[in-house]
Amino acid sequence: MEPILKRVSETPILLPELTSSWECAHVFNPGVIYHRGLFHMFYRAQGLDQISRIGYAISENGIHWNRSRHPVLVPSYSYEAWGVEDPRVVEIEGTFYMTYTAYGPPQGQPTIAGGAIVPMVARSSNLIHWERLAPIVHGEDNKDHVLFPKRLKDWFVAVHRPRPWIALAFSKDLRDWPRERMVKLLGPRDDNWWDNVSVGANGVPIETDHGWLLFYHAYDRQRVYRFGVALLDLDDPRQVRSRPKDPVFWPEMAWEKFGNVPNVVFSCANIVVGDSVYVFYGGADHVIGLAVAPLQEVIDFALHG
Ligand code: BMA
Repeated sequence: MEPILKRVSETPILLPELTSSWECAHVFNPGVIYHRGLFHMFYRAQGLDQISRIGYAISENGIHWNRSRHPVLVPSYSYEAWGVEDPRVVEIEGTFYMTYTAYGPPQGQPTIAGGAIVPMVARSSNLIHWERLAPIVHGEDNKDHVLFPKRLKDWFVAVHRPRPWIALAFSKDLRDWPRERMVKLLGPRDDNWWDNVSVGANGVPIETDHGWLLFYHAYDRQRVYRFGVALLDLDDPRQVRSRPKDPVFWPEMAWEKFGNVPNVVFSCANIVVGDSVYVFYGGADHVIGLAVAPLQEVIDFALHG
């Protein structure tokens, strides 16, 4: 089987910066937005203290990047003292939003990662200064959250992940996300070879004629991470219209199989530029890669497998 997404090169497109104290160890799991002819990347970085910060880089082609010497988001509150992680970025009605995972000392019930996890939403008018709004939920192992690029019937819609499911949440103001409106969307498939343990969303869902195209990640009992796709109803994304059996991408290169965490491809960005989808991803929680496919091919696969 061949993956639908094709790597743009044999090598990663971004590596740790060995001269930097905050990003010398790992760079991974970037959120990317294409705005006025430039790619803007927000990437998770770890350095000497192993705490995640969000770095910023820009590019004309998505392959060669100019990075800022300083991170754009750093831990600023106790609930994120251990790191700000896995940013996903979207523009809605002229404002930019970043959803990221705040990681900090345990508060009540510890999560699978040991500390407390808070799925945060922040906003910006210039992509550099980020104002924290509120978390989608409190007190549970919930991350992999990302906003739809537009309001649906006046509601902001978020995909999130109350382990091991992907779910939807709705908000009028991006601060209050009523529990009673949350619905499960798709879960692990016990009998399927690659997405049988846990699933979570990748980047911002893509609006297509056939529905919302959702890229997601999953892992199996060997903890190999792969990507899949699903189509959600355009008017009512709580309805899953199709979900092929097989994945669209998986670890194959040495730098995806070996690094900080083995056998991981993990994506927070699937953006459409021209006729293609650009999927930026972390390889083995250590470097950043890029894989691309014609959007139409991904839609055909999502519809027919
Ligand atoms: C998950 C994520 C990522 C990471 C992955 C693999 O929990 O939140 O940050 O890439 O684990 O280690």
